[in-house]
Amino acid sequence: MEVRPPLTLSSFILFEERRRARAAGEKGDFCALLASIQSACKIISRAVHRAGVDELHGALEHVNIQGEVVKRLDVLSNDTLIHFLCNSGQLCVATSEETEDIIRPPDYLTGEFVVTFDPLDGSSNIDAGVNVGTIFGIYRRISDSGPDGRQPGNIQDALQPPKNLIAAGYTMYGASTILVLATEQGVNGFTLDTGIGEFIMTHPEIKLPTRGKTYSINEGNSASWDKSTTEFIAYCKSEDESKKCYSLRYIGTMVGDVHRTLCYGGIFMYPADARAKNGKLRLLYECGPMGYIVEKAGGRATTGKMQIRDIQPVELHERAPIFLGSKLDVEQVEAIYAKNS
Ligand code: AHM
Ligand code: MG
Repeated sequence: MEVRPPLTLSSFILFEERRRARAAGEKGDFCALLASIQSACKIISRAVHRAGVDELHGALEHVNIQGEVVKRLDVLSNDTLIHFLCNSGQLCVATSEETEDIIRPPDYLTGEFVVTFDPLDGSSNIDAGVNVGTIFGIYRRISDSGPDGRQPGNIQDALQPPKNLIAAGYTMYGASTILVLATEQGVNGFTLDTGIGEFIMTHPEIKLPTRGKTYSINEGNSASWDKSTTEFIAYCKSEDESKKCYSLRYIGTMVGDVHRTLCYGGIFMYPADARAKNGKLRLLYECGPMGYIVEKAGGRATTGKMQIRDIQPVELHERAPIFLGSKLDVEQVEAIYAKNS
């Protein structure tokens, strides 16, 4: 019997990305940057899976920049990512959902890439042992790196529209740990083999079905929805000769809800409503990277009125409404918004 060695994320990136980047004469070592993210995610994965026995459950006594209760695992995940990114020698600046200002490595370690991340998405699900995840987006720096390439970056490096992303991904900590990486070349998923400590390619070339059978939204907010969201959800629940009603699926962790949408198709939504005029999810850490991943898999991401990719951020922690998933489902939302505008 022929034994084929598995394709690891590290070797996939080395072969695919380093060769392409060198051919294009690009600065910086994307593979080294990604290695640092992988290492951080492996440590977070172990902490999440051992949270109960290691007494990492529960809240700390402070709230974060968003005014939300901070959990022990939030802090551990944030500190771990910052440590690995800053020591990679590839980071220009980073920005995190859990940190007020931009994060800069020491000058002698300054590099070419900008990383925006949500260290542990789905915090409200942590103590119940439900899926949580890390989300990240990668940009090139736009500030001048200086003659030695070590000039510190600034906030403008972080305030780039999602269309400038060069890669994005998430790691979902569930029954298994799965890292999904999107680059200009496409979207691939890797499962952590804890026996060898490597992410192994398990979901090659992910493509979303053009139309789905599920919708994913917090229906508890329905009294505050705008007319267009209400109309689209009514469509999802309707049934005639041409269509069956969609099934509702909602975990309450964006990583889990988007991962299911990526695998099976459908639509995930966190719209604007009367109480939250920009929805809940953050542009730099959640909407931008997830929109990029879904687009690279053949789907679409919109606020209802404009493409997520085109939003120019003005501040680090701003929010954006989002509808993302199968192309035809998202286009239907856009058509309803256009009709009602
Ligand atoms: P978090 O980053 O603080 O965990 O909040 C984001 C999460 C998303 O993962 C999820 O889609 C959403 O909040 C759920 O919000 P709600 O509980 O309002 O439905
Ligand atoms: Mg989050």
